[in-house]
Amino acid sequence: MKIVDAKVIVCSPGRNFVTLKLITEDGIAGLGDATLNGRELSVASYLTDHIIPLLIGRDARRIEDTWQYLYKGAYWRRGPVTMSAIAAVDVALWDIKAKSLNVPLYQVLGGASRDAVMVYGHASGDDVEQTLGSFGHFLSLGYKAVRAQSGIPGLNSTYGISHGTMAYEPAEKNAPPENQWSTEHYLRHVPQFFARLRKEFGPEVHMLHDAHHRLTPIEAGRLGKELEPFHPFWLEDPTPAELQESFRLIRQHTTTPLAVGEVFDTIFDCQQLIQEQLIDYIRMTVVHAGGISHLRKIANLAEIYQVRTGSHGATDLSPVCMGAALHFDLSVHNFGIQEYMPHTPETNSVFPHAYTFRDGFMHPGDAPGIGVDIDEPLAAKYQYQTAYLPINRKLDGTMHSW
Ligand code: KDG
Ligand code: MG
Repeated sequence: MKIVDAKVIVCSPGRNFVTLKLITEDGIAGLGDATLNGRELSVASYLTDHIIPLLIGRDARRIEDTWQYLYKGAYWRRGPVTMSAIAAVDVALWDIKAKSLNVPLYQVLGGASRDAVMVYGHASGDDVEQTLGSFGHFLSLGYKAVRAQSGIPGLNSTYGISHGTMAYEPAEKNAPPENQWSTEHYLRHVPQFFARLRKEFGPEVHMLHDAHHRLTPIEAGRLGKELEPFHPFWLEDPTPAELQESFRLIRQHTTTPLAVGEVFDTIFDCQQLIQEQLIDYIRMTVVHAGGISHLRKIANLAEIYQVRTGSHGATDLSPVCMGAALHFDLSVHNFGIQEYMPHTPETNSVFPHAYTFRDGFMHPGDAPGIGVDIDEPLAAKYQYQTAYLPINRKLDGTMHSW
């Protein structure tokens, strides 16, 4: 089953997406997401200029061998651009494999380990009152788990807050916007905010929070400890995780569960975090972590250490990634939770899909393959637009992690 054609489709139905399409000699088409938010064209070029010429004529059935060929064969290993490109090829090949067998992808991955996949939504607001309203809205939609981010008194902008009635969108057109940061303001605010949430919505709903890499380990330890009475489901990205051992310090101070990994791209980014049981959830996702093949290895390592998955699922990952993630989530034993930010109607019309949401849970559907398609003529109407993630500065102007 030779690969005879391949193309990279860059489109922007509200935001930018990069999609790889591989076609076999029998006419089976497979899709893979290759979107790297704010750096989309670098992955498109990596695929078009360096990978596609190597794929034509290869046997589409040899998924693991192709993964190793692209990873080891480049000599230059790891990194988000390389790993997103490899992920796109890997997912497209899994899509082809499952379509050639006429089954949904999760059947090829060992079958379903559960009936459906619990997902969490994103509540946010400029202040606590608005966030409470947004949180209640998610509960009325059936969500059993909701992430809560609120504006911070004294700061004119921060991470994760939607503009007006739009969902929070992790990218801005043209130049990067600037957010403001103050750890003191943040740490004063978040425990009170969570106390209000728990009081208002009772003990059952799962509450999540994303610190978005902004604290030092000892500050994160303090936050985790102060949140304990409100038993959050997790505290995400409490500190930048390049230095994996820094999580030891957080662990010494709190039993609040920790979730990390949306910016990681290989197993080596989380090996110590998992093996020392410094985290509870690994948040790597299909598109940035080398595809289904590599993410399964990470999940298998995590399973031994009782670390569960909690894949990233923001809107900057395309519906192709969302579909693939749901097959992974349904099949892997140590699934924890899946992030879900619904895409806009424009995006959904470019990427028709079989996956569904019902009552706080999702299912990838039973269409052959990953169950996500791309409407190419429609995609062509939405041209790429320059877009950047925001940057973040402390009140005195010092650059800080966003
Ligand atoms: O592209 C970056 C976003 O995907 C990220 O900021 C979103 O932190 C995020 C999350 O948890 O969804
Ligand atoms: Mg996050």
